Amino acid sequence: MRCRRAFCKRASALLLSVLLGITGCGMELQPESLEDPYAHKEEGLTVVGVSQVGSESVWRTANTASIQRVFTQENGYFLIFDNARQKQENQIKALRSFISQQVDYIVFSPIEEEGWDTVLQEAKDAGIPVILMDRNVKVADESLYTTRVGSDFTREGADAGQWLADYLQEQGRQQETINIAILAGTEGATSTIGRSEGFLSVAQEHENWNILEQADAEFTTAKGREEMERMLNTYGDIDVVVSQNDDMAFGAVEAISEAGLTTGTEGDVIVISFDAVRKALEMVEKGIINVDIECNPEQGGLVERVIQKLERGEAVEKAYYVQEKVFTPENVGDYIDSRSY
Ligand code: GZL
Ligand code: ZN
Repeated sequence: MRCRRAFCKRASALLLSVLLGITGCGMELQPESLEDPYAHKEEGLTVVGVSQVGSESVWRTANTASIQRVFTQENGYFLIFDNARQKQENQIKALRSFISQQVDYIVFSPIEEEGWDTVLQEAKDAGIPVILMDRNVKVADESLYTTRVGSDFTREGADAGQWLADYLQEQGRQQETINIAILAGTEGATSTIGRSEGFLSVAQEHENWNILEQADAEFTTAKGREEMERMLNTYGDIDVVVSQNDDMAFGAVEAISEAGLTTGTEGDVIVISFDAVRKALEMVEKGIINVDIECNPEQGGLVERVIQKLERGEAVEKAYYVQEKVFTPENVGDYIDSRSY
């Protein structure tokens, strides 16, 4: 819990600025704008500042919901939530704001791995533990963050590659040249880097696999459709599309059918996707998407359990991984009804 002295100093400064504000410029201040996280410290709440990447995908929305569901006042928290709308500079601003408010913990999903050393050093100097959620940072000093709660993206990518190798074997297509187009997520994001590395580590074992292109489609449906259209026009024969999230896969399937081709188990183009949101699992069940590698967004609960351990002064691991599956038409039926997002 932060020093009470700081609290008193800050509260009087805030009160003075408010009084000046009201008397000085006659500005009508709404009561809630006096909201000060310190007020909640008195109630013994743990103040958590969360900087979220944005709201680019169904997965991201579910990830945000998992945070908002657990960091509630009933559970003993005061949550300050910021949506960075896909901009790193907005995340850095949010982290600086959390530091100046002297929150108890910072939780954030870094949109890309690079560019965090300075602001994380400021958080460390302020004595505020930083917990990474979902994606990772690449920093010179690993002590700049306490732990990461998220997925093993390289394993997800390798699972996709292994599924394709097994599937092509079953189809008797091990000797055929297999032309593969990749729709990649946000450049520099851990999920993009890991899924690419994992898939390509399997691809290099199959000299008949021909990677046509890895296009940056930013994890969105619109960009996925646009890049898929362009690659269909560029390459005569695309046998496989590896889409690094479902939102881009939705766009790709639209573009492929607009080009007069079909996708999935009986289709012209094999579609491999990631995230496994409900809408995509329904397409797996219908045979429109061949396989969906789950990326579990329900990370809020695990982040909260880590904070509870830190509150008790217990040591924590450097990484915690969420459980994930691979969904195919054979097994998706058992899981689809329990998928809430
Ligand atoms: C994965 C996460 C990715 C999702 C996308 O953990 O970083 O970001 O796969 C989301 O849907 O945009
Ligand atoms: Zn072909």
